Amino acid sequence: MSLLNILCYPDPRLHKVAVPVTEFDDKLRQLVADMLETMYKAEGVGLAATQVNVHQRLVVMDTSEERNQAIVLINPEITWYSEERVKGEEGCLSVPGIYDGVERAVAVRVQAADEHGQVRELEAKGLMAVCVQHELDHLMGKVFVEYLSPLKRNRIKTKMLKAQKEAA
Ligand code: K2U
Ligand code: ZN
Repeated sequence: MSLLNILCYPDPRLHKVAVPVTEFDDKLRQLVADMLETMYKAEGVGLAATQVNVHQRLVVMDTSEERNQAIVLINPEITWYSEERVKGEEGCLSVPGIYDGVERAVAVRVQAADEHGQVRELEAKGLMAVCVQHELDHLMGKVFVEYLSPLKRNRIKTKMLKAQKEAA
């Protein structure tokens, strides 16, 4: 298995729109394994393929306390959003060190295939619901800082670029 490089905001590749997965083969299953390894190593609870510069509709998640309940969502589509919404603090592996409030549906239903092509629907609440919405935004090329004010977003962009320049 391999650790993958996670793109950092404001990399323009984070704004590419992912295309549907069509081949449920060993190459896809290796990518799933590498994304899970990368997510666990980065201590994230989710990771979208967009973030590792693979622009296919694929997300991995694990919101369990024990970090042993991986979920793979391929070609995910949210089929229902609860009317109830809540504003919660979000972070992102592509925007390290930045946390801010984003309003999301409290619960969602999502239909997706697993790495073998088996389609199912799951209902997510709480952190899992937030994570699903956050990750599916990534597949549409949207980063959570886009929900913030232009002033906050520009300050974050400046901070990220400064940190990347210093790390170079
Ligand atoms: O997409 C990512 O960068 C992974 C996020 C997913 C996430 C964002 C907001 C809320 C829930 C999940 C990372 O897991 S951000 C780090 C983190 C870890 C635990 C809880 C919240 C955020
Ligand atoms: Zn993210």
